[in-house]
Amino acid sequence: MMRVDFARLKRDLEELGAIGRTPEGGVSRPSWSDADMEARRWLLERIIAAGMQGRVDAAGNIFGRWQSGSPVVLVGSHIDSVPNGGMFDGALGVLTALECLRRIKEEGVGLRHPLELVAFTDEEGAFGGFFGSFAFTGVLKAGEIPDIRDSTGLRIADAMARHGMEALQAPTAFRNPKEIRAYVELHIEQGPVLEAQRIPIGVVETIVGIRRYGITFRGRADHAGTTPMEERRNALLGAADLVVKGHQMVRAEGTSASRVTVGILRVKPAVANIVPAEAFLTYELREQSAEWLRRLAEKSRALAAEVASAWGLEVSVETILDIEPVPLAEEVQAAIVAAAGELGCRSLRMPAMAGHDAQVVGRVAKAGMIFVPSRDGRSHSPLEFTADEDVERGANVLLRTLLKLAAE
Ligand code: HGY
Ligand code: MN
Ligand code: MN
Repeated sequence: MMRVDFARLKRDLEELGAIGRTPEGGVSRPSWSDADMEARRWLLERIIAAGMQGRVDAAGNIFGRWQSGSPVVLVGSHIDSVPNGGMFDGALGVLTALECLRRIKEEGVGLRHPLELVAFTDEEGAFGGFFGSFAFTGVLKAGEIPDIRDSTGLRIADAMARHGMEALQAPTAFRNPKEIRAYVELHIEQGPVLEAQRIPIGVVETIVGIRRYGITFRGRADHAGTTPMEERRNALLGAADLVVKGHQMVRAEGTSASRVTVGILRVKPAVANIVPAEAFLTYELREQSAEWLRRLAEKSRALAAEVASAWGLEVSVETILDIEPVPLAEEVQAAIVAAAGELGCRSLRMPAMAGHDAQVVGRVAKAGMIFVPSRDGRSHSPLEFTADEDVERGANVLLRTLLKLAAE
């Protein structure tokens, strides 16, 4: 039975993991940053060194293949990371895909469908999220692009222009879904389930829906000493109230799969002796059920309006990301379960509470995901870790899954 060359895969993981390394031992490769560009160059070199053609589309998605024809079995993930994240999130999916394609090419296995590697742009959302897979599947509209910015206000158009790319062309990255036989993504679980149940392979059934808002409370800058408490319009009080009340509402009225996270909170003018005139926060909801996600979003908007009026503030709510939960293809799930079984691995069907490019591709084509365990369930942290034997096992399950899907 064909196997991956684990030593080669491990070298790739270590080399890519060294790009954008942080002092804490994590990885910072936000999309279109210098570290991301170095990682992109490195990946293209590895694709060409494997005797494949490398290609970058108008959204910056990187592809690798050696066979012509379609529909293809597409396999990959992303190589951008969160700031000071881990070296496995996304990278593991791209590098196991590269290793599987190398092995199939080396063995000269004749397959009905060509294989194609992909690394999607900005899965992590430095510029909102899923820029590459949204462009690839026709979701990204040219009219939206001028307003896409990162949390510092940098426009994606300017970030891409620095590297000679014209962001407004990104929608031409669209690929007709008829050209995709199936999409498979191997990814770390980023949670505690597989480790706790001592099961080495996860087979993802559905991927979580995400609604991410940018909420701004506006009050009035005033002197911190001379302004009586009852006359203040302190924007931070509205924001702080929403942080707590949003958490309490989701805990009290959501389901066990409901999540709310405020990851960014900024005040202006951010001066010790000035009452905050403005407070901005990101407010993100996640749910496995589209109906619950809608319901929690509606309750959250009402809550924002309520706290604004209670504190004498204005409030505006801007949608940064809105993606519904997506069920993954039973056919691909079954291929993964069978591949794991043939390798003597137990597998567990489970939901994904992290977002993935597979949920974007899965709306237009048959998509599936393989999870491997995360130590202590940690991710988006320098402590993110997956053991060698889990990496090797997952890569071999991916290899067998690809052979199955490309043969039928
Ligand atoms: O946010 C997420 O769930 C993913 O890591 N981008
Ligand atoms: Mn990821
Ligand atoms: Mn991630």
